[in-house]
This record gives sequence, structure tokens and C-alpha cells, in this order.
Amino acid sequence: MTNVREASFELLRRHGMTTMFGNPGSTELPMLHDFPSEFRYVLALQEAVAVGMADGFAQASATVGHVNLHTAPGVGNAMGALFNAHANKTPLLVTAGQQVRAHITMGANLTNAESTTVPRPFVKWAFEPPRAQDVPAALARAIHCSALAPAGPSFISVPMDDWNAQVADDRDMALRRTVTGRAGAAPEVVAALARRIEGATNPCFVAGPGIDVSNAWRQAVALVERCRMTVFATPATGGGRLGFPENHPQFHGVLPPAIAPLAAALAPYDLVVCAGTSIFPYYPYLPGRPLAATTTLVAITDDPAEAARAPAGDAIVADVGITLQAVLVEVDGTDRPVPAALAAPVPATDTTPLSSARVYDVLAEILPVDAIVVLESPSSTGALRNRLRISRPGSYYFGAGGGLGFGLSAAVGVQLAQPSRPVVCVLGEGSAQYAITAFWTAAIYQVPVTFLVLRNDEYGILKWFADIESVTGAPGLDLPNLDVLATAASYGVPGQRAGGGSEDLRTKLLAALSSAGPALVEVPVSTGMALM
Ligand SMILES: Cc1ncc(C[n+]2csc(CCOP(=O)(O)OP(=O)(O)O)c2C)c(N)n1
Repeated sequence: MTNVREASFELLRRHGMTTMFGNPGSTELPMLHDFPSEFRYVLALQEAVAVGMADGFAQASATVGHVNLHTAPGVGNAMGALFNAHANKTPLLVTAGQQVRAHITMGANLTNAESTTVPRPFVKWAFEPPRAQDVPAALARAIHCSALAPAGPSFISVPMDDWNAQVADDRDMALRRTVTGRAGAAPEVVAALARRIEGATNPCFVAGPGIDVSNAWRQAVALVERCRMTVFATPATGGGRLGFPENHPQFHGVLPPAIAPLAAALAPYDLVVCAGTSIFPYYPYLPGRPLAATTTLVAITDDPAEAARAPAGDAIVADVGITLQAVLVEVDGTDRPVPAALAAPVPATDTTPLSSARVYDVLAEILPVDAIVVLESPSSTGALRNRLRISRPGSYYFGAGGGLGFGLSAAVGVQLAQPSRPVVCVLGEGSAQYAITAFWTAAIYQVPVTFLVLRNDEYGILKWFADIESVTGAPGLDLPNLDVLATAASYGVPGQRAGGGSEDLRTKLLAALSSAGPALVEVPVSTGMALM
């Protein structure tokens, strides 16, 4: 006979899900009993950090990630990170402990009385199996549910006495199933889109994270080159990943995130083809028509809800990569002129302290070609995108939900998923605090992320928002004496402060990049928003 635990680990093994992130409590220990040697448990010191690590790991490994949380309080701690994973559309199995079944009705200590309500609405499915022997099948269902488009977290609450229960011998029928769900658009829909592109006077293309997820950079590049389309990236607010090489001559930058300026940026084009993005991840609210009267739009997305809620344009609900490939086969080339290339950014000058733009010029000079950047430095997102011009697939991760704490934790997960590629995690000193204990995990597991912390002693972007919102006199926007360097060192991540200009920064960054373990560079930067 087999018990629930053995059957569940067998299921995870079959799906290649042998890395588990978590923070354990008494209700999770029965799951971890006799932990199989070919599995890896990555300990995070707080649940939001565990979810962020699993999110980065799942995205960078293109697998369903697994995070195990403590019962009610642990799931509560995880909610902000679950919001991010949901926004990132990250396939994630979230398991959580629950009281012994006999204890639930009497509401014993640590009972999660509303176990399937708590994680909503940030999970696609939340379930507590009605019988112990159903746990492996529920886990299987959650894995399939998470992976199917639109991908996202699914949640299973497991009463702690379930793990030692026996399972039926016919379990294999449920556990051996494969479920595949990538579907392209109907041929007539593909043909209609090809004709619209051929008939357009001045079409452009907007690349979203879904292109990276569906492994379709090649198709996106081939399509825009054949059809000579100008390319934009979807606004950075929702561009959790990149769908197009940003050093390509037809790339014209990142769209602004607010309604009116975004519509103005697209106004010169009579057709906008969007792939793998919502329409659009707007913020802040600057009202206006979503599109100019002369602009039409078609979005390709694998997310029906995203298609339905768009304020303008047509939508095709289908796998982005398969559909781009089909359009590529169908569409004729054009004799429209190739769009003029965007000017390279003007190098920033050395100042004391350095500007964020100058920091990114230095990073761009020394960043290894195969590097992965994980970004959470809110006031300088624009400057980083403009100056790094990241140009390889799977090389950029950003928390599309906007909840801070993703960057530092996800970077550890990304590096664990991609051990042979250098990972550089760029953080604001304020953002680092939301996942600060991830430094401990990076140190203990010797995860060799290079952390670059930009220190401006303030919540810089909030001062910019205050201007836009006509708010004056708001408290709580300054961060004096926040010493990330010392805090990271206390967790075991060595670091250096680069306060001596760009040469000093270059030297210290190179040293951090060549370190065998995690290393940190903190650089003082000037205040204010760095859009370019
Ligand atoms: C969980 C969470 N809490 C609060 C915020 C609001 N918030 C957005 S940006 C920001 C400031 C971040 O400061 P820092 O990392 O120092 O970056 P800077 O803006 O100075 O570049 C804050 C607090 C958020 N996005 N997420």
C-alpha cells in the first residue's frame, strides 16, 4: 500500500517538480517527513519570500513551481506575493497545511476556517480535498489548472493527518494523465489578421511578456521584419518579461503607461498588433480616448479575461507563439519603408552622487551577454530599460503586479532555475526591505546573484506620484539611514559600497559578478525620477 505522501511525491516527480520552496510549520511537518533525497527544499524565512522565489523559479525554468505554506497565518503572509504571481501569470502549485481533520469542526488552534477563501482572488483554483485519499488527485488537478492558459497559481489545503492516509490502488489513472492546452487561432482568423497587416498604411507591433512565455521571439522578429513594422514594448508596469530584442533597429522603446500619452504614442499608426499583453497595464490615471480615432488595434492573447476587458480594439484568444507563426506563414511582405532606427541613449555624465542613468550606463558596459536582469528599482525602471536594451529571451523579470518584494525573492528563484547564467538583481533600497530575508536564503544556499542596490534615501517614485496627484506635505516618503549593505552582510551576503564614481562602481560590480556566491554592491544615487 502507498500513502498520500508517497503518492504525492511520485506525482511531483513525474511532473519534474522536484524543487519545493517553503516555510514550514507544525502543520506542514507531516508532508516533509522522510523528504526524498532527489527533492530540494529551499527554505525561505517568510511566506511572501517563499512565493516570490517560487515565482521566479517557475518563470525561469518554464515549469510549474511549487511553494508550501504554513496554514492560515502563512497563507495570509503570502498574499501580496500571490497577487504578484497572479499578475505575472506564473504557473504555481501552492500547498498549505491545515489542522488535523478531527480538529477542524471544533476550530482548534491554527485551523484555517476558510482555507479556500483566504487565497482568493489571486489563485485560479482553491480546494481542500473532501477525503484524505483525494489529495494526490487534487494536486494533479491543481498542477494542470496552473499550467493551462492563462497560467497562474492554484491552491490546495491539506489537513496534516492526510499525508499518512492510504490511497487507492487505482490512483495511477488520475496521476499519469497529461493535459496539453496550447491552441492557435482558427485559419480564417489568422488570414484576416494577415490581410489587415498587408492592407495597413503604417502598422506597428506591441510586444508583451506573453511572447517570452510562449518562446516566440523568433516569430515576432520575423513578422515585424517582413511587414516592416515599428515595434514598442508594452508599458513597463505590465512588462514582466520582454518579448522582443530591445537593440533591434525597429524597436522604438517602451510605451508610456497612462491612457492619454499611450494613445498619443500610437496615434501615428493605423493598425496596432499587440502580442502577449493586456490592453494595457495602465497607471497612473491620465484620462483620454484609449486609441486615436484613426488607430485600430488587434491583440493576440491566451487570456480570455484580458481579451474581454480591453477598452478598445479587437482580440484573438489563442496561444501567442502558435498564432504569430501562423500569421508569419500567411502574410505577404511589403514595400513600405523600413522604420527609421531609434537614436541610442545619450550617455549620462558623472555626477556626485551618480544618477541612476549613469549607473545603468556602467552596468550596460559590463553586463555579460547571457545575463538575466531582475528589476525592482521603481523610480529608474525607464532608465534601465532604455540603457540596457536587453536583447535575449528569458533575460528580464519584473513584478508585473507592482507589489514590492518580488524582485529580491524572485532573483534567488531565477538563479536557482538558471544556474549557468549570471543573474543581476537591481533593487531600490526601499524595495529590498519587502523581501529582505531572501538574502539569508541566497547566502545559505550559495545562490550567486549579484545584487545592485540603488540608494537614494527616499521612496523616489512616490514623490513623483505625489506631484502627479497634486499631493503636498505627505509624510513617510523619506528613508534615512537604511543600510542594506549592513543588513545583507548580517544575513551572510558580502557587499561593498560604491560611492566613488563610475570607475569605482565598475570595479566593484565586476568583482561582485565574478564572485562564486551572492554579492552586493550598494551605490548612492541622486534623487528624482529617471525615465530615460
Ligand atoms: C507591497 C507594496 N507596498 C507598497 C508599495 C508602494 N510603493 C511603490 S514604489 C515604492 C517606493 C520604493 O522605494 P525604492 O525601492 O527605494 O525605490 P525608488 O522609488 O526610490 O526608486 C513604494 C513604497 C508597493 N508597490 N508594494
